[in-house]
This record gives sequence, structure tokens and C-alpha cells, in this order.
Amino acid sequence: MFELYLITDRHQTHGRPLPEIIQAASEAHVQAVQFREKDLPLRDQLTLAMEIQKITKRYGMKLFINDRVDLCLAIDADGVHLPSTGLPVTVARKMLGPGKGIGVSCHSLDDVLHAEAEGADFALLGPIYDTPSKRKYGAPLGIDYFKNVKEVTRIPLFAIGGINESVLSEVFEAGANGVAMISPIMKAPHVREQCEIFLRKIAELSPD
Ligand code: TZP
Repeated sequence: MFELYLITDRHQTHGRPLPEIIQAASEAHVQAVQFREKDLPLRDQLTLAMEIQKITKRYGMKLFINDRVDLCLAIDADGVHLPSTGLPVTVARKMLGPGKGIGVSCHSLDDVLHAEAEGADFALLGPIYDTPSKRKYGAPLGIDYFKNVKEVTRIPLFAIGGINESVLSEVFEAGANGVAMISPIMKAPHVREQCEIFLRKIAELSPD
């Protein structure tokens, strides 16, 4: 499994092309990326995802596709990442077969238990902290909530939402298997260096 899950948002890169950001993250040995460019027409998603896949393959980084099982199949990505309003895990599994990974975005204990019961490989729970990237989900769940969910979950659980260097220790102390991030990496002036800082800190904190 991986511990740092990078999620894309080409609107947060300060104008730098997304492949440039992924290249820098790959050089730092980030192990997994979720392609999440929901506002692009599917055909443009395909083109951009294929460009990114050239990089992820070269560096052995796993590539997950947000929501679109068809796109995941079309480019033979490593897996799909289902939003809470996406296809049920059981349906995605049937379409993808056993060889692909399935992650699920969750916003509550019930979501996580449901994802687990349906056979998800891992779940993201958040937002844990306040983040401009996701205000629509209302108040952050908080680290105590995360900890309580982790205690009753068997699948790997990642914290998402407002994760940055200053909260990494408490997130891993709360039992997180990993963290997922958008803005701290997409916006970083020096992406490779920033990823290296996160990965070093995570390696110190993570029991895995
Ligand atoms: N799901 C829950 S919070 C969030 C998503 C996609 C946004 C996380 O963004 P950031 O910039 O890492 O806080």
C-alpha cells in the first residue's frame, strides 16, 4: 500500500501543466496519484490521463481514475476512485475485474462501513480539517472523529482535507494508514522538494 495519495486539480497549479506537477511528484517517489479533472470533457480527460500515465508508468506510481470506470478500463489504469455519489463498489468491481484497485471517498462512518462491506480496497475520510478545496461538505469532521472511525474499520483509511505538515503527526497518531492531498502539492512552488518533505515525515510517523 502507499501512504501519500496525490489528487490532481489542474486549477491549483498556478498555471503549470499538470504533467509537470506529476513528473516532479514522481521524482520524489510519491507512489499513487488520483486523476481528478471532473470538469474536463471525457475526451480531454482521456488525453490528459494518457499523458500522465506515461509518467506514472515510468516511475512505478499507481494511477487511479476518479469516478470514470470507463476511462480506467480504456487506459488500463491501476484502479478507480469512486466519489460517494459514484457507482457502487460492487458494480465497479464487476466491470473492472479483480485486478484493479478501488478506493472510495467517504464523509462519514456509515460511508466507510458501507465501502468496506462492498469490498473497497481503501477509503478516504474527510474533510478532516478545514480546506478551501472542499467547503461544500460543511464543517470538518475533526481528528477525533477520524480516530473513532479508524478503530472500527478494517480497510486502509486515509485522512483527507486540510492535511499539511503541521497535522501529519496527529493524523498518523490517530491511526491513519495514509493521507491524501490536493492543494499542498498542486500549489507548492517546488513540488518535488515539497513531496520529499512530506514523504520523509510520513516515513518517520507511519507504522507500515
Ligand atoms: N474530499 C474531501 S476533502 C477534499 C476532497 C477531495 C479536498 C482536499 O483538498 P486539500 O487541498 O488537500 O485540502
